[in-house]
Amino acid sequence: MSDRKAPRKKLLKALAGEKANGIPVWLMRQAGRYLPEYRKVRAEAGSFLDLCYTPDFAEEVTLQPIRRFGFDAAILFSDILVVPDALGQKVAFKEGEGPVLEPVTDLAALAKLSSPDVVRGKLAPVYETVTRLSGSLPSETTLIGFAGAPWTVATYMVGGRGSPDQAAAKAWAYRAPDEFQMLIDLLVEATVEHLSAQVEAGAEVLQVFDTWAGSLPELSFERFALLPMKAIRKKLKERFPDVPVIAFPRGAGGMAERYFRETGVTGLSLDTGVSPAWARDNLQKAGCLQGNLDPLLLVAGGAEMRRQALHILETLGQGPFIFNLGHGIVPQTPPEHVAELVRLVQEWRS
Ligand code: 1CP
Repeated sequence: MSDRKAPRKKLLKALAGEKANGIPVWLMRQAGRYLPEYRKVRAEAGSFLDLCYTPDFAEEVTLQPIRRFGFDAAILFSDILVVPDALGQKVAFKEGEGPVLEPVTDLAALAKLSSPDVVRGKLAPVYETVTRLSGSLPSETTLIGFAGAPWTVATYMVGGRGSPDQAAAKAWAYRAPDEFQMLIDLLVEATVEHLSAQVEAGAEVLQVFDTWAGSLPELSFERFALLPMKAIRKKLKERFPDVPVIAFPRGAGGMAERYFRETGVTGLSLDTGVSPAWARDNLQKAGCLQGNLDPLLLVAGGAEMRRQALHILETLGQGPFIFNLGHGIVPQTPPEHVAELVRLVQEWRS
């Protein structure tokens, strides 16, 4: 292989299973309300979706945490709910309430959604943002594109909003699994198109967020979380054999090992509940791991944050590893704590 083809960026090296010089670090939701410069652009943009769909704004807020902290990766600023929006389900983000959608709870509503091929046209401004970012990021920074996993996106589409127990989506999935499967299949296709368009625009790594995977019992997890991810991974591999895919099956617990092996994803993002030593012994041989500091330790900062970050580094830092949180940064996080955490990871030597 020529030198030119060898991955040189730290994050790509870790995903290729190579020993990098130091551990790469980025944080889920690294752009967002904890940053004053984000709140300023957010206010200027008006609605949250306008922020996502205006390349000038979306590029700027993606770059903000890179300028401030020098993360090894930038994640496109967007949201998992742009896919249902593109499919024709009206999505609004209400202040203090989160996303609100007109619920899709039966076949009649499902039939009104568009086919997956509309995604590329409808989300053109998102891909324009990716193109711009691939030109404006520092040369050592990896650009991550993303999407929500079918199950997690379906929980919002069916429930019409976020919910602690995903009861609405479960009601449909358990009452009429073959009907619910049609929604999942539509989302598999739409997600593949959305992720493919991001790669074509310059994304170097893809992450798929299955935030609510952990609420599914084994047989439903297999059908609605594991198999859809496996199908997405397979289709992406056919189109882009060299593009790594990281999956975040939050709360997968005892299903994590099978999920990692059977989906064939390159990297597995661990939630806070996973023991680093268990992950090292049972998961790291299947590929690169990412995670898993509690976002609330980042709020607290200080000695306890440092102690637990070092515990993760010392346990997982010998294998292919990317330092991250176990879930997204929360709005009350002091930016100084983020700076301190990044410094700690960058200065750590295995
Ligand atoms: O007003 C605001 O600023 C809205 C807050 C916000 C932000 C900053 C939302 C609404 N989305 C985002 C950006 C976002 N969302 C990113 C950007 C890139 C980055 O990480 O910096 C990403 C990757 C997401 C993904 C996302 N959106 C997930 C999966 C990951 C996770 O955190 O679990 C989910 C579940 C969503 C839905 C969503 N969007 C926004 C909110 C408040 C929510 C959660 C709603 C709920 O369940 O109550």
